[in-house]
Amino acid sequence: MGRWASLVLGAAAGAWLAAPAARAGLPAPPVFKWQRCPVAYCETGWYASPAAADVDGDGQIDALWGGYTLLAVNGASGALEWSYAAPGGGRIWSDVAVSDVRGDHHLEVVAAFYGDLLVLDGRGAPQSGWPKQPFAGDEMRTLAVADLDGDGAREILVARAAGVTSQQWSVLEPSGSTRAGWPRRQPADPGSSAGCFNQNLAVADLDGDGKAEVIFTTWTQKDSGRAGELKILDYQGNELASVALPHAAGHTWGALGAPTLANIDSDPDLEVLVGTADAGLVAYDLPGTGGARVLWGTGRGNLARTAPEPDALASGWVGLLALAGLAAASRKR
Ligand SMILES: [Ca+2]
Ligand SMILES: [Ca+2]
Ligand SMILES: [Ca+2]
Ligand SMILES: [Ca+2]
Repeated sequence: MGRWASLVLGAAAGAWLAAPAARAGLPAPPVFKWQRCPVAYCETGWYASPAAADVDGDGQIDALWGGYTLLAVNGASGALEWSYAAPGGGRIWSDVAVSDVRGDHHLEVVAAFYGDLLVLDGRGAPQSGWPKQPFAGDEMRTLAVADLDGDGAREILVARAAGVTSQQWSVLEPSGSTRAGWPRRQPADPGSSAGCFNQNLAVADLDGDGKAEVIFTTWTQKDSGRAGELKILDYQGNELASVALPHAAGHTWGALGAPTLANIDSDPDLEVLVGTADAGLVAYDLPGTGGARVLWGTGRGNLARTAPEPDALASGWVGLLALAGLAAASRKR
């Protein structure tokens, strides 16, 4: 290798060596871009994470969030596109969902305002049939959107936080009517449960028949003497399976959070993970689910809560290793 070629290669190798170190350091601090509150005042915000999607189809991403008033904000400028406060004035606990609820290739925004459930179009107008109060005023802290029956329109799944022993989970049609078979559990259903406090369900077509199943766990209140359960219901609310969760001696609490669907071993079937109130983390095999289609696999979005693949960092190291190999090969010449 000539001297100049070695210098060029050395400089390139130096750049590659420097690159991973720069990537490994802290990024520049966040630079303030914009802030937007409802017109009247900045309300108290709760647990909802903002959504980002072009809901009005103008080519500009909109940011959606609210404490009590749902805001749609132009992502580039921070200008308020529209806002909506539910008639009941309720707070927004669950993450806002953005989905083509009606199956008409336009995005809708779904939000639960305490006891009021709303479907709004991309310009903030409530759709016909909404709002609805699925639980006679109790707060909804679970919201998911999935096409349960495979007809292209998305159903809306909700659950309420309340000290009640039945009718905590429900499914509403895009029209606003409650789907036949829901809410569950009904008082005569087997098992026991109390309220749902944080995004308490998952949705998947476990057997690949085009109809989605709803998977949730029950919590039975401290020292209730009742076993919490892992339940699988079909899209019509019929119970397909129910197993008692393990529990510590003298306790029968169940689980407070959402189950998580994932393939965590070497077989093709899904497993379901449950974090229990008093018996740790529990995993169940779901036999015959190798062709499952997961629609809502855990409490909030995806399994890793949107951690990106480290492809940029990996490609940097791959490049460094390739260059090191090239340099080694050149030295042998
Ligand atoms: Ca837009
Ligand atoms: Ca549907
Ligand atoms: Ca199915
Ligand atoms: Ca597996």
